[in-house]
Amino acid sequence: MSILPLSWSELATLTNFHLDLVNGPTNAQARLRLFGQTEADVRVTLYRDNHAWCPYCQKVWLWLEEKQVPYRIEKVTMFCYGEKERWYKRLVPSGMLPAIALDDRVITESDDILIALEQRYGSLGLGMQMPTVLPLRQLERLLFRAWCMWLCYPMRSQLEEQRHREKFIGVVAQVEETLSQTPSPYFLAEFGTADVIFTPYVERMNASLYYYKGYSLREENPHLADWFAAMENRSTYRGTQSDFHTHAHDLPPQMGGCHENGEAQTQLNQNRVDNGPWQGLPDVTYPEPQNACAEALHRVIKHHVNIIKVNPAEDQLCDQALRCALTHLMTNEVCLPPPGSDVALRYLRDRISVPRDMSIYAAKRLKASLEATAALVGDGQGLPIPVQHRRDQDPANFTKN
Ligand SMILES: N[C@@H](CCC(=O)N[C@@H](CS)C(=O)NCC(=O)O)C(=O)O
Repeated sequence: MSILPLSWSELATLTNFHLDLVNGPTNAQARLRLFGQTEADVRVTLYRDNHAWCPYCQKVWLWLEEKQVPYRIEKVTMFCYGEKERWYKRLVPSGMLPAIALDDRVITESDDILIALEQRYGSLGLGMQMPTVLPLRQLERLLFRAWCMWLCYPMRSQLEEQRHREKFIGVVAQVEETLSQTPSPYFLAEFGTADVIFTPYVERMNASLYYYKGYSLREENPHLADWFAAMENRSTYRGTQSDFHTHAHDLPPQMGGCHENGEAQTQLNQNRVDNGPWQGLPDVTYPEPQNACAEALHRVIKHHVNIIKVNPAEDQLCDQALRCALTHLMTNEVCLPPPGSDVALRYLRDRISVPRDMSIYAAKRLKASLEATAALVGDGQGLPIPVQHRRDQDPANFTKN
């Protein structure tokens, strides 16, 4: 039995999701963060990328959230998905992100930014230049390079693939050893700057190696697993945390390519990340919040006009199909979408970006309902996600009505 899709106004009655963007938990939508202080206290503007894809931006973002420094956020387009704003090029001619304005000074380079912020607001645990933190920063770069060498270059042979895999796993062993020596799950006795520095790329390594190499960093390394779990206990990290699908498809244009190894496990993982089921993937382990569906519904209702407009399918078809998926999301009832709407639903399923659009569990729920609804009418896939660029995600298309 199929039920009729609810109208937009009926759907709106099913969610009371509300987030205080300014003073509430860390979130990707805020333009101002006050932590209970006033706008007059704001001395910092963070320029970060519009989609929350830039790892160096995440580093500074997380630091500001942990220190509860009041700040403003200006979002900037990355070259890989659109045109850089002219006002930003006047401020930072290279167009590189992140940058901050601290009082009247513009600072670029994420490490220099953190050092300047430490000078102004004090360090987060042990600071950037402490003798115990410096080797950890070097270890993070070593891990980063081993990851790039394995992921971002085409391999000429199985042997070469194996060599790079072993090299990476060797550096991971050093990370495991380092983590094993602290009394906490963190890189030092207490949470601090070192953890913030590791976060963006370790999150991206976990996602990309699962998807392109069939290797599950988080599941195969107990100390990293504990570290991830400890990070996920922090609401600051939860607010910046992405999912496997977002990273698997935002990294190729940023890194100049991600090369899969064609192994059976890799293919299984790719299928799971792209087509579900998304619950249970090792991209998150904290328990699902009760309001995940309400959050997803709230976010889609807020942006449904643009979501429908950018979808290649015809507007009316897309509108009805989307309401069917949302009806399923909130009622768990079968709601048959119009014929031919499978492609439209999967186009959207493939373009939910975490945390830009919603948090990780909300996205998993929404993807599952989009997929379940699409599967009722066919197995058509949306336009493939481009790998050289992501202009399908050009923010300019989402701001005009
Ligand atoms: N060393 C720099 C690296 C920053 C960087 O590579 N930023 C990239 C994004 S991850 C960027 O802004 N690229 C220009 C663009 O993509 O628009 C830092 O630590 O801040």
